[in-house]
Amino acid sequence: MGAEKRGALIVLEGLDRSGKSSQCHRLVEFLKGTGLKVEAWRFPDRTTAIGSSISAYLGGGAELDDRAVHLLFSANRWEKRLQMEKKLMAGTTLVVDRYSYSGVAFSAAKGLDLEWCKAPEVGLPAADLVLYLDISPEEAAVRGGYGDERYEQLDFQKKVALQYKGLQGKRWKIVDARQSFDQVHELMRETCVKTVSNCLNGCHHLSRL
Ligand code: Z5A
Ligand code: MG
Repeated sequence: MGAEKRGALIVLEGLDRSGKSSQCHRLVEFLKGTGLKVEAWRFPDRTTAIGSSISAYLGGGAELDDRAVHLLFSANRWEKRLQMEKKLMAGTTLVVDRYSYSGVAFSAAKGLDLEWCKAPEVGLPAADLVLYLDISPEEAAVRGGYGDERYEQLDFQKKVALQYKGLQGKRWKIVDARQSFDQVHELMRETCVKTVSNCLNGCHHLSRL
């Protein structure tokens, strides 16, 4: 008896306005079109009680200690862990708009210790593929300007970009996000198809952060 087929955990990361949400949507539609079981997820998941506290903080309506908010972002992933793992092990691929890598990059950019930032993420499922939508903070800012949420400022986004650089590893693919919507999608497709196929056809084991 062979093991059950596992879905892939594909994560999109990048600065504000790098195009993550647009590309997640596009990628999910494409993968669905090939007959795969696939779902779009995002973090923070603002629909939970923890997520609504995060949302109030991001919107400026609540002040929280930097470490406390870091742990809330992490708890928001932990509260979804079981559901995430069940889906993956049942063969559904998840395309996730931001994940632990955002958690670490944004908090470390505030000056919190890097290892401290990584610690609460340890044990969560690791991404099979991280697509990093690469664009400079200046070029991203031109896309309609930043909104009103906390962190949406040029100087801070520069610090986040530096932190992301330090996190890049062998499961990361750097995608030139300055291209058109269609071109960025094209750049991501092949690696995604390969990753999903590897997971479905062999790599049953789910790695952990
Ligand atoms: N955060 C954290 O601190 N810790 C954590 O653990 C997590 C998150 C998970 C909220 O995230 C904040 O939470 C975020 C990190 C922090 N703060 N910041 N910055 P969010 O996911 O809710 O918000 P966001 O992703 O940062 O912002 P966004 O505006 O949703 O950006 P996006 O998804 O990358 O881009 P988009 O919505 O697809 O596109 C943005 C605009 O660019 C839009 O007008 C598009 O039409 C345009 N666009 C997109 N692609 C292109 C191309 N290729 N060409 C031209 N124009 C384009
Ligand atoms: Mg977005």
